Amino acid sequence: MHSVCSNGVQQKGKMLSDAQLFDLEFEKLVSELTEQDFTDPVLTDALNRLREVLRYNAPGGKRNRGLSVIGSLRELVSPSELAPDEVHRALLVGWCIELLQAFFLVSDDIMDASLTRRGQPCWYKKEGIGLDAINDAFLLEGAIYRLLRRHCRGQRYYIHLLELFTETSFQTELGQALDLMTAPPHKIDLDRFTMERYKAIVKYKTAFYSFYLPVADDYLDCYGDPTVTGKIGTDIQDNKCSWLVVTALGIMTPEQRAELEACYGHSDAESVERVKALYDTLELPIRYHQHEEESYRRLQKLIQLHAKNLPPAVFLNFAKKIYKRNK
Ligand code: GPP
Ligand code: MG
Ligand code: MG
Ligand code: MG
Repeated sequence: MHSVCSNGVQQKGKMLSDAQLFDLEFEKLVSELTEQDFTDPVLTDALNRLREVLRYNAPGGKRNRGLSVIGSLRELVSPSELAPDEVHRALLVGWCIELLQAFFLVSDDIMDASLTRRGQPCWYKKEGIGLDAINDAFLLEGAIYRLLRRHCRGQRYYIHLLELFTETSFQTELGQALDLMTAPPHKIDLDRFTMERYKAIVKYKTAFYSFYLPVADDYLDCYGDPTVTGKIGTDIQDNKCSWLVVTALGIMTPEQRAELEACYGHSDAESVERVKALYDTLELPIRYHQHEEESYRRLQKLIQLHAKNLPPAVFLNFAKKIYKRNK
């Protein structure tokens, strides 16, 4: 039997942290989706594929989003009032967010022609996978709604939960559309890269489903260490409207702009290096860190001001995890 403690659950006499419980929950949901849902033997190959897709793409990230569900529940409900099945549902909904993320990332890596993710080859880059990864992404999305249906159908908030997932997906898809349209390959037009367009892209493509300091992602695309972030950046090659290029455009001379015009959106190593050299001349790393500090302070003020009915820790815990992050 489980008994709930202040920051963990006792299982067979052992105290497990939320992170450990979260890992155990993943194993359970994989067996549930691949062994219990459909028992028709003609589906064996497909279910084996689903298991492989889940295991390759869902774990291995920072899990900030997934763990924030149980983290917030513990801020909202005192330990003595928290039932084990509520803890279980929080872990499960946390995994549904991670599955949504996996669905987005498998698809996004195809669209961005990326090579690595979370320290391993992108799923579509694996031998024999290729564009079949599109269907694998659909499987990841479908898994969310099967799990929610099975575990949360009887809850009064079920319909709200479903709407939260479908609305957020749609907002993220609109953001992805803006991101892609603003970065047409081989059509370099720096006039497209405005701060206004940039803000719309990050708000929709990541903020809604992550609560995120979105620019950190752009900074890490260029300056992150791939052995730490687990992915090799492609924003310069992909002609992306990123925080770095938008900020650079706002402060550069006409000569520097001409140089950027000549090398942005090209995939050869020399052009990419020329863009990076320009970024360095413009001291973008320093500007980014100033921007990060300012954003974090602004965020803390907004949380104090608006989180009147909820413990500020629900928001602050997440903000702390991504402030000054390097992955
Ligand atoms: C990531 O942006 C974007 C998403 C995760 C949303 C994808 C949405 C879809 C509807 C597929 P990014 O490309 O800057 O992220 P990364 O740098 O991690 O590739
Ligand atoms: Mg990408
Ligand atoms: Mg992208
Ligand atoms: Mg990025």
